Amino acid sequence: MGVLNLTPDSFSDGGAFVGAGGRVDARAAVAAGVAMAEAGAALIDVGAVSTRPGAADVPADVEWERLAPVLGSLRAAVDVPLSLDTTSASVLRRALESGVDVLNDVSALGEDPELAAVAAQAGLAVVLMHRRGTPATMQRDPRYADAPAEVRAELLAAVARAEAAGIPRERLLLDPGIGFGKTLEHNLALLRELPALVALGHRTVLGCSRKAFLGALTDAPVGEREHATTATTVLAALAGIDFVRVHDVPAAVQALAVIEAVRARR
Ligand code: PMM
Repeated sequence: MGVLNLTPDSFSDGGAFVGAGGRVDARAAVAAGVAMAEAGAALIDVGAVSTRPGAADVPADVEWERLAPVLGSLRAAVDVPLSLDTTSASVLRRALESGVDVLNDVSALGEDPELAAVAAQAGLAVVLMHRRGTPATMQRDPRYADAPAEVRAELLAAVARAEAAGIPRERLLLDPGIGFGKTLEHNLALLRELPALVALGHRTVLGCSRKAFLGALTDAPVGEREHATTATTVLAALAGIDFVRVHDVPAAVQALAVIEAVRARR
């Protein structure tokens, strides 16, 4: 799952496609999406709101202004499914006309009460990502008695919300939400217990790409965390995770090709 952030301020690639005055450079963004598809991405995740710790709320109109020039052209340019990283029902409604296939909801249907119904009606697959708090508050002293068990329980509560809204379970994907209201130790415990998340029987997504905990472990600045990210791709694949959300698609595709070949010939 390749990451295409149309934000001026994402921690990892903020501003890559945003020019002076905050306008999105649609041509550069679409070209980056095409490159991800050509490199072997199974899905491209487009987002226009930064979810980094401390990030401010972005009004839906601003979010849509960033997405509008990119989504339709990207849809026309690539065959891979597109996922939309949003927590806003009004943004999702507008994006559906461009042909979005997956909703990637970092609030696990906990923020906008209308989002689940829009996704259900459109027949989308939905990524339910675990998060405690909001981006503004989530890294202020997060506490768990048993982070992996609590994350699994809260994801199962989100599954119940989704099913109650009419999204069938086979269209749901679970994501432990690395870095979203978690300390370094919480993130490491979640990575150790990925097999227990997979054992819940849902499809799964993991997003570790370039995140702060990798910087804490390696001292690498955000632009130099590709090898650390690849380590998490390998951990995810060996645990049976279905999708890794990454900025560097060729690196992930290369790592996964080796793992898949080893497994296929067992
Ligand atoms: N991480 C970010 C944004 N969206 N979505 C899912 N499903 N999982 C994640 O881990 C996740 C996400 C933050 O990272 P970015 O700023 O690099 O997009």
